[in-house]
Amino acid sequence: MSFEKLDDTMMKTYPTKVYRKRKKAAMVNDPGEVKEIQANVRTIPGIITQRGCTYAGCKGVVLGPTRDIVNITHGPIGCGFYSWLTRRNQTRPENETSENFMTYCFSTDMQDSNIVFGGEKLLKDAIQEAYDLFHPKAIAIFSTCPVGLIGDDVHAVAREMKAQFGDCNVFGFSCEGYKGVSQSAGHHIANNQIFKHVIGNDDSRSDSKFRVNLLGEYNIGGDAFVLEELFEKCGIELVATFSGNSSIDHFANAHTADLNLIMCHRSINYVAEMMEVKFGVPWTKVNFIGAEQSAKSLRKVGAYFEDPQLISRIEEVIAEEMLKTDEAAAKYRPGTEGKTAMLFVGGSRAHHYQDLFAELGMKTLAAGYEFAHRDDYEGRRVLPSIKVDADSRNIEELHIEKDPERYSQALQDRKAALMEKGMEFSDYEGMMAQMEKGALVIDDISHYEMEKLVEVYKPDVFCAGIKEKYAVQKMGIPLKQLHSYDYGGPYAGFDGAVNFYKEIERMVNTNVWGLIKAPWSTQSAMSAKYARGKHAVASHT
Ligand code: CFM
Repeated sequence: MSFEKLDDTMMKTYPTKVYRKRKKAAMVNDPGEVKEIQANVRTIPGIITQRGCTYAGCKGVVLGPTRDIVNITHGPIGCGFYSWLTRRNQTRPENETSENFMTYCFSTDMQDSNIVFGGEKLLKDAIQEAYDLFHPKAIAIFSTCPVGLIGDDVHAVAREMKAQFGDCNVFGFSCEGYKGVSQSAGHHIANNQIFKHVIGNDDSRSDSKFRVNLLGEYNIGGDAFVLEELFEKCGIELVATFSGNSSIDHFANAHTADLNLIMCHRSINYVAEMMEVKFGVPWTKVNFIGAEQSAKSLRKVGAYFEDPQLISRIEEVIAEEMLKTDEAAAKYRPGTEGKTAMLFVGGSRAHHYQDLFAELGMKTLAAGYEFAHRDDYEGRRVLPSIKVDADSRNIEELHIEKDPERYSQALQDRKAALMEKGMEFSDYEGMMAQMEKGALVIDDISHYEMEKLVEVYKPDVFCAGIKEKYAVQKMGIPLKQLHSYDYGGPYAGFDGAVNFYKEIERMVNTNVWGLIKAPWSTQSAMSAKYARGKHAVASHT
């Protein structure tokens, strides 16, 4: 079945109104003529989405990997539990006595009475208790849905406690789960508060020559460890990583770096933009997923500093690392060549991991994000044409101005000179321009659509998350989790690429998948018809 036809028949199963809406979120790709896709809009109630909530994006994603902030979830215990290291973000404290609160799960454990009479007192007590126990440098408060519904003012509580302590930065996040249409809103809220309360608090700088930040790298399965080693080998200092293997001290002087490198554009572009306006630090897009892309990204850093010694060191490192990845590709590629993959995940990886599959000679048949915005699909050039709807207006846009003392005109001049020579800054081309003509792109895919794709195309591997994993595997197709990496990783950089090649080769050649029969393929299932007007079609059974 052609993709055009599938796209249409799959979508036509929906009731008319749903069909009209979902149709705008699915298309056959043409990199030469990137079309407009619907993204970052509400999921239709009743559809099983892959998405998570705003609190997850703020607490779990952006702030989760920072080890020395006591992150308190203000809300019922369940929210805290589900953001408690389930993402496999790792950390490595400087030494045995360094603070690491990531293994704890701090929650105010709200009860019915707090919902009825208010939870501010409970929150104050929790902050006080955390302070007395740990004397941390910072305490952050994350609002869950009920906090917004009952109107607790977490920011007022934070201000009060901060003033009372005097030696502990306390700040809050209005990241109630319902605040946006997905976790993407939580990223934005996290970026705003980190920028307001932390970045710029420490002006000290080391005297190393090449100082950069890595933004949008979260150290899943140890990715950041691989990249830190790689940067060190090249002689490049990582001032801060947002926020894989990070400490609040790194954030506080991130503004002293000379360049921001963005991995995951979706989750952190706001910090990069604000840092550029206030401090003059330019940003450029990188990707350390895949050997080729890792090499390209390192070369970008070399080109930025225009230092012959750095450039030759980077080339040496690339040559050395490529030996490993070339050897691994030669070993595993015969088992993967010509096989197919589908990737439906997050707001970044569904794009980046296509490079790794290409290195294995595998074809990406279909891909899509859970919660990305149009710019992540179509490129930042469409930003001016994105309509700001009521849901996005819900999220505060900070008004940032140039810092009169700390703004670096020198960095901006360097950026302008390099742009003349063709180097790209402040840009992301998006997923669609890089995908093959004829591949399918679907935003916020539903479980039903996913099952249909698997049923018709039987890809050799499907990449998504835990919610999809067992449904897909029961259909006889291996599923690789691209959020947590299952139990594997690291997959970033050159060492990561070798791990990924090996893992995928194993998965796509395991005979067990051919032996699996889904329970529903042999037993009859209930069927029903949608109750609606003239376009009624029988639902699938
Ligand atoms: Fe960025 Fe991420 Fe991702 Fe993301 Fe996430 Fe993630 Fe992801 Mo899961 S920050 S958008 S909100 S790269 S947790 S580390 S894997 S959905 S594609």
